[in-house]
Amino acid sequence: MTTTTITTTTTTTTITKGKPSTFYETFERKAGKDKLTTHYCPGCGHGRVHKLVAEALEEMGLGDRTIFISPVGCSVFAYYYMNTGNVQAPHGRAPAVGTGLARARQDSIVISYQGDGDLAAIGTAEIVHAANRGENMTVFFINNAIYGMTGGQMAPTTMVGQKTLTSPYGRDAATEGYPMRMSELIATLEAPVYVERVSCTDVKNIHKCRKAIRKALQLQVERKGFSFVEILSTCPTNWKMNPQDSIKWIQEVMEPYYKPGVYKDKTAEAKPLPKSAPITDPDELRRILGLEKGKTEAKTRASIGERRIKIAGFGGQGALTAGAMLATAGMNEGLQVTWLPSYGPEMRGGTANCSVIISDKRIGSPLVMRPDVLIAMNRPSLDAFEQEVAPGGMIIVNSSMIDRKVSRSDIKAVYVPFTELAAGLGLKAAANTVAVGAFLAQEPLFDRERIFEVLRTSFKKKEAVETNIRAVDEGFNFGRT
Ligand SMILES: Cc1ncc(C[n+]2csc(CCOP(=O)(O)OP(=O)(O)O)c2C)c(N)n1
Ligand code: SF4
Repeated sequence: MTTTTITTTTTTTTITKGKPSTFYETFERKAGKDKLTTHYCPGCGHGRVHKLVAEALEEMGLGDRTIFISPVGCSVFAYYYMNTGNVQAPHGRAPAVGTGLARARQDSIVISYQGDGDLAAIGTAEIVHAANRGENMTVFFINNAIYGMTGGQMAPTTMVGQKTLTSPYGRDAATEGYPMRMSELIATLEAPVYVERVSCTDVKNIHKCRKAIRKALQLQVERKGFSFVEILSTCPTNWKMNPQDSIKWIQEVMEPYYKPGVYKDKTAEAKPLPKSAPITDPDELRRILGLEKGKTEAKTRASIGERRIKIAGFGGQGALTAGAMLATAGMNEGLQVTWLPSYGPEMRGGTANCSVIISDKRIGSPLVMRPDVLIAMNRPSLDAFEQEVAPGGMIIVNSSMIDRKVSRSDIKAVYVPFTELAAGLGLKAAANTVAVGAFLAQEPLFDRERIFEVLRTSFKKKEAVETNIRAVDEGFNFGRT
């Protein structure tokens, strides 16, 4: 953040402006010109809360120590914005991930940032038990009374009478129960040290929200345990309102039911949690994790090094399944493998890709930033990932669906008509299996029989197994030529 002092002949004014350094310099999620735009809708409360959290972290000097856990929901992409450590947790599981982080990295500041679908529906058990254990973490609970990302379904926090996609006549307490007051519920537990509900609406309330965020973080710095800040937040898109009306709706409809206020504050009497000594002896760690020395090393074989593969296509093309096939076959071969799927949360135009690593050594991270091999199943995937391929690497192109050549000259390009070859077998859906065959022709990491084994366990119908085996062979034979 930068401050500018403006002095005139009569006054001196200091203006704080710009982004805090706990935000990234540019936001790469949206490829807008200025790279300062987030993916949030105009008037969305998430943006306001992100700013308050980022400012607090900067001003408290906590940026370098913070691990921000993004949930599933509209804020799934918080890691594009927060210049902190970042972990993205499965839906509802942020408090469980936070528990591990808070215990293993006791000097870190762990933030579990969660929407109401995430926290009060699928993750109800996780949040209640993490709170009950008094984990040393801070939870920011964004209550916008609806499922935002998935298009506005009813959440546990939806108001009685509120119309949503799944309560088109308005929530009826007789059949759907009452809106859940999570702050009140969490405050009944013994362990939490601080629980407050604030409302991120007008200047006064935003100020209260800022204070609550800071207080919760400060308590974590002092290792006083679990704190929970619920923030009433706008979702103009799914409420079908403009941003101004959505603020009014919080004030007039949400606040009378979800009363802002402090529900628990044990700041004065809470004692700092003791720190446990970290385990530094690797043998002790192995014993605790149940790993015998060397047990997970790959069996002796010709070294294949570490092969990093990305398979990308549109949703439904089977890119993720192709990756899972390779990873499972590699695992059955006794190799180290990882498989990391990735698909966009956008409601339209879904793409899917997965990262697969197959190695004869332990794999440090499942992320593939510079693939050795890219399997591009459609044109947008080639456009998106061509430049990421490591120099000397390879792209296997689905020439049935991609109408251009690979433009780089420092990598090998192999063109195989996955979709046509699969269609020739009467099963267009097996294009991904053709891709696996083509890959093995170029990268003989293991025998095709390993893939056949996977196919035999994946499909119940003999016919499907046989067609897919033929698809592997088709891809393999074409890929060799
Ligand atoms: C296990 C699982 N179940 C369901 C989903 C689908 N899903 C994705 S986001 C979401 C709701 C998110 O709503 P909320 O937590 O309120 O966050 P918001 O989008 O409003 O910020 C759901 C149901 C999922 N991704 N994973
Ligand atoms: S759908 Fe709602 S919660 Fe999601 S970004 Fe848009 S306004 Fe925000």
